[in-house]
Amino acid sequence: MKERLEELKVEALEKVSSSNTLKDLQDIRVAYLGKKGPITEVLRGMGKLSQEERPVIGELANKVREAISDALDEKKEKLEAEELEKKLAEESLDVTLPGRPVQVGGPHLLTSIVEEIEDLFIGMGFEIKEGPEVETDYYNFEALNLPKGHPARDMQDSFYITEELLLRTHTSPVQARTMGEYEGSKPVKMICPGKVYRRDTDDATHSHQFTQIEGLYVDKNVRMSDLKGVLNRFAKHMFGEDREIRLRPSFFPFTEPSVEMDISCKVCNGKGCSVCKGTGWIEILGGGMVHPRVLEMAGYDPKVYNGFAFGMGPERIAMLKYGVDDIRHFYMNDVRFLKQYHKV
Ligand code: 2U9
Repeated sequence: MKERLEELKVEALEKVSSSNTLKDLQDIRVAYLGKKGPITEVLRGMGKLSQEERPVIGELANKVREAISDALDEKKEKLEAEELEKKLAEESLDVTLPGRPVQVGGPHLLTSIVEEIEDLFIGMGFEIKEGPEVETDYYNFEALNLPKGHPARDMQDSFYITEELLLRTHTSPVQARTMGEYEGSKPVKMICPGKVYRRDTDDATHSHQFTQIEGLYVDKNVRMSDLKGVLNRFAKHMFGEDREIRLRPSFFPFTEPSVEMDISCKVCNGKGCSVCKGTGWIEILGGGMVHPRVLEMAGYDPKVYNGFAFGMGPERIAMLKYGVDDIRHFYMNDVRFLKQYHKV
């Protein structure tokens, strides 16, 4: 019996050592240590042994069982570790591989220009104000000294929704509303960027919808020279410190006196070329001192308060700054155009 047990031990350990899968190990365990296995069989036959032999064989059988079980456990651990290693190797990621390029968008040129202008005016103490694009006849025209019958109110030029409602033709109503909101009792220093609508036929320089930025500064003792100083800073910031400005007399119903501002042509430096049509100057915006009637209608006493206002078209500013030759580029959304102005 002793020999039989030793034989079984050698045989089982050999099988364990040559096995390569967890399934083989399980089969060996069942075959040698299971209820129907040879060791159990040996133990069952112990009844026939003498009193002296029994504990010796019993102890040996347990040792053989333990040795086989330990060998199985050890091999199992080894195979499991190998399996895990193999799995990890198969699933490993090369984190040093370069990523696939992602198409990154950027702000629209018009957005960049508007934000640049906003930042400049915020730096000079102006607040940003917005208002409705569907506006009342009163705020769009009446409050801006454009009474009924005024040629600028021609039905042909504006998108009317009802007799009293229209798509705003300029952002000036936002300023009229802000003055009303402040009830004639405190200074107004604001700019209002936004979309405006006019019944125009679209071409390279006209669009039925475009952007405006208007500014308004109402306070005590505001002078034309304040307007000139602010606009000079704007022109130099947007077009370069070497630009000169000039103000020419003009007319707007909401300002008196009114001016238009030119900057010296960057292409010829004021000498005259095809870009500035030989004049050396390029018109960029309009402005003036707020008409006393406009102040009065908004609740500001023109004897106490006065102010300046100005208006510009960011599309035109961007076209001049970047040499864009057609206003429709801003709305066609051709990425080949838009991409040129994405900062990297
Ligand atoms: C209030 C009082 C005065 C706004 C002004 C202009 C002159 C002007 C045009 C430039 C090109 C519009 O984009 S454009 O077509 N604007 O020249 N705008 S003064 O004056 C105001 C506005 C509101 C209450």
